[in-house]
Amino acid sequence: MGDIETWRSSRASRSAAGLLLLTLAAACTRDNPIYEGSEAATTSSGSSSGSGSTGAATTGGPTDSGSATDSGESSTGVGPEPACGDGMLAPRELCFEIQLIDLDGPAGSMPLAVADVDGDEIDDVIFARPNEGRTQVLAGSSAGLTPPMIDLGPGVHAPSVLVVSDLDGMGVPDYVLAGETNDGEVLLLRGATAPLTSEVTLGFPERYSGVALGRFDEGESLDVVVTLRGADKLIGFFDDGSMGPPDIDHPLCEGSSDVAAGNLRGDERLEVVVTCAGSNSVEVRYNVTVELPANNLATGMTYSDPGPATQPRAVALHDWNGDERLDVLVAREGTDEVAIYLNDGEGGLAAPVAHAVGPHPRDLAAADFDGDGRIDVVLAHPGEDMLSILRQSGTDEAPSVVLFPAMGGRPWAVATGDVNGDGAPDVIASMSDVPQLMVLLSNP
Ligand SMILES: [Ca+2]
Ligand SMILES: [Ca+2]
Ligand SMILES: [Ca+2]
Ligand SMILES: [Ca+2]
Repeated sequence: MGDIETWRSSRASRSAAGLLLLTLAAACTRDNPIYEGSEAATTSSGSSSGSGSTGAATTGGPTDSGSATDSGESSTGVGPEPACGDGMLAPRELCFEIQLIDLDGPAGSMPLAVADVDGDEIDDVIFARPNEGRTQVLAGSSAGLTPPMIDLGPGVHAPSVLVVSDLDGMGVPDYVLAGETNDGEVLLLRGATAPLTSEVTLGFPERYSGVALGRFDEGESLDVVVTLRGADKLIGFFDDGSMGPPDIDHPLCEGSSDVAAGNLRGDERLEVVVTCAGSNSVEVRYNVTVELPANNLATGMTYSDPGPATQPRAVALHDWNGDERLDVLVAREGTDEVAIYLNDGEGGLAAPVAHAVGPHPRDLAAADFDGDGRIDVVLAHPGEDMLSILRQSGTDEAPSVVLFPAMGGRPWAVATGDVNGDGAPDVIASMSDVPQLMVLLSNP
């Protein structure tokens, strides 16, 4: 495995503004290992804090007060090296300004998604509030996420999955919110901006574990596939967003936990990738035709995720190695790793390569956070109050890991998007033990 570094802050301050409590800090790391070894996983500060606002000031090591330092890094180039805080975007810089946003209401596990809800070409963050039955939006701006909080309307009691896209092709992002069905919770589909489009509720006697959107048929609109944890079933709604009875209903591997859709074979049809933590396996299901027979996504390949109880959970599809084919990125909750299943060029997957990250990753998202043209992965580690970023190094080097203490909360879900419109991907995490969002703005 590569180096493990811990993030450290160089300045911290905060100010209250209504519902918002912003805590600002700058984080910077280049190729400058600060902490190596597996015990880095225990270095998060403020982990015993019950409040989202107390950990921030103490987070970080004894660093310089200036934000533009790259301490200990020898300069081999001509002139000053680019550094965090200098306003320049340089490859291999991993720089963040942290926003902590306190929400009203009780804490709880908040699924979140990123989309431009208000049409200003800056990404916004949509999140569901458990126990309150509300879904809310914070709009992105040049300053990051800014109030006011916008209520989208009803949510579900115990939301577990939230995905956002323009389902009906009307030019407005819609959202699908899957709740746990123990209390008769349902799946909602609605437009994310007023006037709301149709709301559809679907009840299943099982818990939703994953939702993915994609165009599986010939219709113009996006389609929805859902994994049901209790029944280990894959169901799909392919008919133009109307969400009638499922068009497909197939058994899945045991303990299904997440689903992603993407074009693995480079043809006109989307594949579906499902993780099954209960049986340590990853399944690829193939779409046999765009003409909607009921056996779509019925068959495919099952890959044993090797190792003792890897518990593959969150999954995302990105081109990890730059060959223009989608690869499968899996967070192994059981073995504290990210498994990379490279696309074999035939739509199948090569044997996975595992990279150690922080403990028990529950969620992941991917983007090029350090501007070197290679995809990086951010993970949420609720049990350790931290995020970690696995970033690729040179082509022949192992990826390295940077650990980010979460400043007093337990990151439950993580997403990426550009919420300040500067072109650099930012990170948004929701906390489960405090009503708080954590935003990492790239390249301050
Ligand atoms: Ca926006
Ligand atoms: Ca690839
Ligand atoms: Ca990168
Ligand atoms: Ca940005």
